[in-house]
Amino acid sequence: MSETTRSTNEYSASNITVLEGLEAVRVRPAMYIGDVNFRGLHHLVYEVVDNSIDEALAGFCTRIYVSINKDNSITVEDNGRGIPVDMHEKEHRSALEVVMTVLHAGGKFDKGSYKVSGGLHGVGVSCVNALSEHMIVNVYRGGKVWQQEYSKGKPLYAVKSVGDTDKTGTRITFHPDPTIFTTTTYDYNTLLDRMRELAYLNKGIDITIEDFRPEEGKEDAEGPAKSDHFYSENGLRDFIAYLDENREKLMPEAIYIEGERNGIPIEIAMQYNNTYNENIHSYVNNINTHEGGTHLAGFRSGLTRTLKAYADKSGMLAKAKVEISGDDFREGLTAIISVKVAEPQFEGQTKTKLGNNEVRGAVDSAVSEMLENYLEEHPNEAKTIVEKVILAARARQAARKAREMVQRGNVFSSAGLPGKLADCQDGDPAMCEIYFVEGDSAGGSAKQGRDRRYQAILPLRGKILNVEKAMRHRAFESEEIRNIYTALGVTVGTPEDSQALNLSKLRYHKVIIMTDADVDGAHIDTLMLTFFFRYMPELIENGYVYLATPPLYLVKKGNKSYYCWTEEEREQAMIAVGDKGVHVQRYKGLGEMNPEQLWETTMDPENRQLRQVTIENAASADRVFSMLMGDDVPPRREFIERNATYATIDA
Ligand code: 0RA
Repeated sequence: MSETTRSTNEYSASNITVLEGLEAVRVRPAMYIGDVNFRGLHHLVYEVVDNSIDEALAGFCTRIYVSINKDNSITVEDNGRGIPVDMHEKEHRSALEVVMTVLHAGGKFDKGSYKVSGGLHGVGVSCVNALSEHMIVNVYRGGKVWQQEYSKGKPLYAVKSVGDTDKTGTRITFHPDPTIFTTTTYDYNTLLDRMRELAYLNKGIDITIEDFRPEEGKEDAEGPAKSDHFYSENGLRDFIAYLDENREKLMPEAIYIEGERNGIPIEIAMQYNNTYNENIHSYVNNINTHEGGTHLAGFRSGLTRTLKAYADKSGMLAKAKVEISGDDFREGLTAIISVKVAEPQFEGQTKTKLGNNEVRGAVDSAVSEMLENYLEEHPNEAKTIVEKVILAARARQAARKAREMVQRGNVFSSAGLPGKLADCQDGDPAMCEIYFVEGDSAGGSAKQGRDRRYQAILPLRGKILNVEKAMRHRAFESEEIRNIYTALGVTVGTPEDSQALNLSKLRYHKVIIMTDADVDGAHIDTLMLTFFFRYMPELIENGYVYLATPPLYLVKKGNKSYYCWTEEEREQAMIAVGDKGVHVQRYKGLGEMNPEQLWETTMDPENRQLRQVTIENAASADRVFSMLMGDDVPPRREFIERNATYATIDA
């Protein structure tokens, strides 16, 4: 203890501002990393890995290693140059210490190359340090191993040499502070998705991820319980192949461009498939720009103009006698756009919309040039694309008619609400909830059991349409789907974007899917989530979509009864009441509960356990839905067997 105090004292003069800076991070962590829940916890890893990616992009690092350790701490190691350890002139301490303990100090010494990587918040490794109860860094540099440890961002001793080495690089291990985070348990698949994405976005980097936490029942096993390795030689082309693995492609190879326009590095890959969905993922400095922005706008305008010109010139359009719109060029298109921008301006609600105007034209002209060349050199594929676009235009006109019927329902307000909807009394959407309930009988119980002031019920008859396999006009023609739109009060289409969702009249801020806890219920959950993901992603992004969780068991003895959601809870309850005369009921369906029970267990905000549906990784979720709901049955079965719950989409 005394030694710790002494070494901190030695540094006290220069530490004053440092402590203030990092203390601010601990006081308001959400301001720096978004939140202190699951997302923020994983964000810590991305911040540290981003530094290594930067080192790789600068040309000095080829390998990155990430592990979840037994105690839920994280290690990130790279084979870069190693963080400099020499004395920092102004700060009078090691540069390493400055990087690790001063906010935003990460790139200060990096002359020449600008920082292009960087997590969404780009706050740097010192921020991770501040939010870790313990961190240790080892730097391999100049023949020596250098080391420093920290507690909540404060150095425990000055940087010291602890040995010799002939390698170079940086190794950081941190243990997130449980007094800051609501959860400190890492999810392997979430990190896995991000590492895979980073490998595709930054070709040529070797990324390994391992999980050393033992699997249940295999506590004695040696080595990591899980281990994956990513290396992409062809970058976004490989990414497209991965995303479209379960879709039927219309061209043998993705269309690809890589290069620089006005000093902006641009990489794009695109591929048409036989589905009706538009799957465009855009990235700026490795950050997924969910809300799009100028790079996406440039892609769309370049694509539309170039394909339209080709279609006109080919004479196919005139023959087809159909009006083509921008959307028609994107039906069945999977595309990834990745740009690197030196000083990105992020806008929008979630700060994931690129604002830099100079990027629009750069991407537009890059896309035009790439496509023009491609269409000239691949006449067969060009013909397939134009035919697909004409089909899309025809279907869109049918869809518009169907969609107008949906929207008319809203114009006539309450008169147009679906007959099956039992609406609530409160008019404030922020207070209101709607339950989509499987089956008319459970719907009846829910109507009786609910709090009608703020809970609305819409019973769903059977299974809704699988939108993954249906054309858009089929979806809008489905009565169940029309009921969902009118009940929610949302409309489709704006002058700029005919598929955008208008949420201004959304009538409920909690949209809850309530199904039986059996195979059919799980299937309905998936159909509903597929629908929301493809047609109303804004609802998920705003955090409005939830899954209800009815209990699995009722354990009853005399006048004592316990609801149980898991096997462990059932076992505990059995122990609590004793074996004799105990009655265990397995709830197979919501219909087996009376209205009071349904309220108590599944609808009462005091007791219910809602699972919020989130999209941690849009590209990964896209692939999961194409697999779960597509034609290809074997991978679906394999996936379901591996993931009993919706781990990837529901965190
Ligand atoms: C600044 C300068 C130099 C390297 C780094 C930062 C660096 C930081 C991290 C963080 C994780 N891994 C890293 N690798 C490198 C290099 C300065 C020089 O050698 O000239």
